[in-house]
Amino acid sequence: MAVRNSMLNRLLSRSSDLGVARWMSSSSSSSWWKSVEPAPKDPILGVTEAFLADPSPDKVNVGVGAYRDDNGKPVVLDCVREAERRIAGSSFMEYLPMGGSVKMVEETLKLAYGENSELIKDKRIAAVQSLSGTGACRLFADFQKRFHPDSQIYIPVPTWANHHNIWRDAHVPQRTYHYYHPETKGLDFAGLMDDIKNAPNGSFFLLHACAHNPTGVDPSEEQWKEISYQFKVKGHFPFFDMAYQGFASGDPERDAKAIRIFLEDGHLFGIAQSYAKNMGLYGQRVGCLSVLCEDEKQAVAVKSQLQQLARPMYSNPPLHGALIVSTILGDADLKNLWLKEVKVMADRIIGMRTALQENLEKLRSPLSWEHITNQIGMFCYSGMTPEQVDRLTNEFHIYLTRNGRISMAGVTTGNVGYLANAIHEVTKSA
Ligand code: PLA
Repeated sequence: MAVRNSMLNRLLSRSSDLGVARWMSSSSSSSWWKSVEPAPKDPILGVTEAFLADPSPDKVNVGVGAYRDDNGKPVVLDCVREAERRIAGSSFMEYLPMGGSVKMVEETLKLAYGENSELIKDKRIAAVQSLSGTGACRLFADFQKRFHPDSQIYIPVPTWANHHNIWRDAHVPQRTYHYYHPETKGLDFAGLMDDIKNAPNGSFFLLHACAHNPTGVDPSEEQWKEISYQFKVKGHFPFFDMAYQGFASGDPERDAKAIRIFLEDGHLFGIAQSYAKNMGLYGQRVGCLSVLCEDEKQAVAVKSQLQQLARPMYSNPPLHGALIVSTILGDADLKNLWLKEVKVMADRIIGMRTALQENLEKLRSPLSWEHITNQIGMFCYSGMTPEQVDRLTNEFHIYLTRNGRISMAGVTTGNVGYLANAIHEVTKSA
């Protein structure tokens, strides 16, 4: 019996060997991923790829929201250069804690909640350093899913395209709310308020704190007050994405107005902050996710859960960008220099809005281009159709997203005339 069993085992193992061999010969190593199709190009970062591949000397990139000086060159702020000089001697290369740099986070909270915020002193804010604004949104989406697994997120129409990916990958169902009015090229305030009222009580809403991307349309202070009131009535949870603090008005304090209004009304909310744009730290991936809690005990618990979400994803955030930010914001002189430099960037963009509008008017465009100067922040939501955008790219080597969004940060004294002329050519017979 024992002999027969061992023979059987040998046969079985041989047949499974044969099975493996057959399977191996039928599958080259590439077949592991045979079913993988190429992913669609990212609607924003794909534009940069296409721009880089274009050999034309005339090419213009007004796609991604990355600030350029008037010579079209990327900018490293003086405050950043000085901070780099000061930290150059540091040989600290250890891991940051899971929640990131405590100093950086503290300074970042002051920008959003106010320099002398009682909430910071009372330790009511659970906050962690994040992988820039994207990482803050994603961490929040995962947190939302973990603790409110049946919840949804209300997202404005339109919004930054990546918001959809972020909440999709966190498995949070998405609903939309009215935001932009194509005819007026302004805010659809009535539609927005209706959607807030009609959403089930206690819904999660994603709000752009300032410089709405892609439309450049923000609610007025009065409108924010009404929105805040209605959120209170409905018990909704506001989540602010604040990727452009300082880029709307030139003053980070003024750009935090919506958040301060919600604070005054006693809301609990979350904020995603980013230093990509306002400190020009795009590639450093430094930002902050904060969740305002009822008390310190709740904040401790929430922070520990945010850290637990971060640990298996990236363990702890990168050090260098956090050091730059805490060096700048922790020093009164450097902070003042930063505030001046933010204003210079915002003002240059505002100047380019006027220049683009004037150039189009000089060309006797039959269309109204008033919205270029009415909108604020990094982007102009031009109203051009995808087909018109395709013509701009194919005939004029001008690169932008197909929703007609122009990154005003890429417009310069040198290219504004060329850009206006091309826009006029593709829109004049519309
Ligand atoms: N939130 C909004 C509303 C944004 O527009 C962006 C960046 C982010 C978050 C994320 O920025 P961060 O992760 O770099 O901090 N939007 C850019 C770039 C500037 C991009 O698409 O990634 C844009 O061109 O729309």
